[in-house]
Amino acid sequence: MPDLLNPPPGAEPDRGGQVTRGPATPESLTVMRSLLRWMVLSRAVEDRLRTMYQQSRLRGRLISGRGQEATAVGAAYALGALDVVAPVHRDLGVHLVRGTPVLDVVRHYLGRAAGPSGGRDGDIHMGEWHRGVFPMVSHLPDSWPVMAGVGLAFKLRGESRVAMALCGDGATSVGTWHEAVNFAAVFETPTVFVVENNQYAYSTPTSRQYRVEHLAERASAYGIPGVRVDGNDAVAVYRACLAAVESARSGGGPTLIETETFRVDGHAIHDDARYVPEELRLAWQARDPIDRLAEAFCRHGGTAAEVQTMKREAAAEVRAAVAQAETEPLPDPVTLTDGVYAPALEQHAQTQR
Ligand SMILES: Cc1ncc(C[n+]2csc(CCOP(=O)(O)OP(=O)(O)O)c2C)c(N)n1
Ligand SMILES: [Mg+2]
Repeated sequence: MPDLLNPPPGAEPDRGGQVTRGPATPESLTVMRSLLRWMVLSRAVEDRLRTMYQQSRLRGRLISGRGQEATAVGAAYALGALDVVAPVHRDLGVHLVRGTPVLDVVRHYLGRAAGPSGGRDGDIHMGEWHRGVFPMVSHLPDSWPVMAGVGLAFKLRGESRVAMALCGDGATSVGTWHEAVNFAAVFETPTVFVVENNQYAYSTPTSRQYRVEHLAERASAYGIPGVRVDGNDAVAVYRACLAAVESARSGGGPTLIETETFRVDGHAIHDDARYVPEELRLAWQARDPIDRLAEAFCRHGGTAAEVQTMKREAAAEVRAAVAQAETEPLPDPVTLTDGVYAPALEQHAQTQR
């Protein structure tokens, strides 16, 4: 049985854990540049996938994290190389920061055999354990108790590692969410919980989900710190997550972070979100996290020309990935049931056929 918590040497994320430690402050130009680059890349991938969906070139659908890139990127960037993270459906930025190549993301959406799921999914339900990315569980937020358990395993083994779980506002209404937070709190596991509050769960606004003013307030019910942060400010998200990660790593137990953001697209590409008031959407669109970070980057010594270069390079990387993936084969139908059963069950199933 492979030890899933300990990836083999050499399998560590190649680009994850690039957090600049030591003298660099969260506001340093180096940090801003990295955050901006990942956010620009995430958007370039999704923009291209959106166009391809409209051209019927995707095999699945697209659930976009547009306008929320600061949360996924800022949170993942706060982790170290051997930490573990469980992203959900708007967190493409987590996969990119952890080192999943754009080519693999595109392969996944195109159902290619060489993609991370072997062509089993054409959506964002992917993960790569060797990069410390727990494959997304569709049932929300079922990855939360798993990350409480992973945190507990790290603690019992005396390892200085952290588990992070993300979910949306809607997922906080599920009983599992409360059990996970309570369990992690009681056992003081090194787990960081991040709620991306984008104000809607499908067509349900947060006013129909909870009566507290802010979800971060719920932390006090479990006796852990709760932090609210501007989810469209990547540096603020990174800073909040880094503090929570460092606290967890040094024995401080879990933290609940609420990032306040907005879902500027519909739930998924098929949803025109006509139930969202137009003025609300426009107000949030004006707070676009990439534009805001680009402005801050330029104020701190970066240049608009560098931002343009980042965008051009990201678009070129995505174009090349699409060109490559589209030449590649789909999975062989003979492999259809591969991975459905654990080997022993598979054997059992064969004797029953
Ligand atoms: C237990 C469970 N119920 C229903 C769904 C179907 N579902 C998928 S995404 C979603 C909306 C979730 O809203 P939220 O948690 O706010 O995340 P967002 O989509 O806004 O990012 C729902 C209801 C699910 N995946 N799991
Ligand atoms: Mg939501």
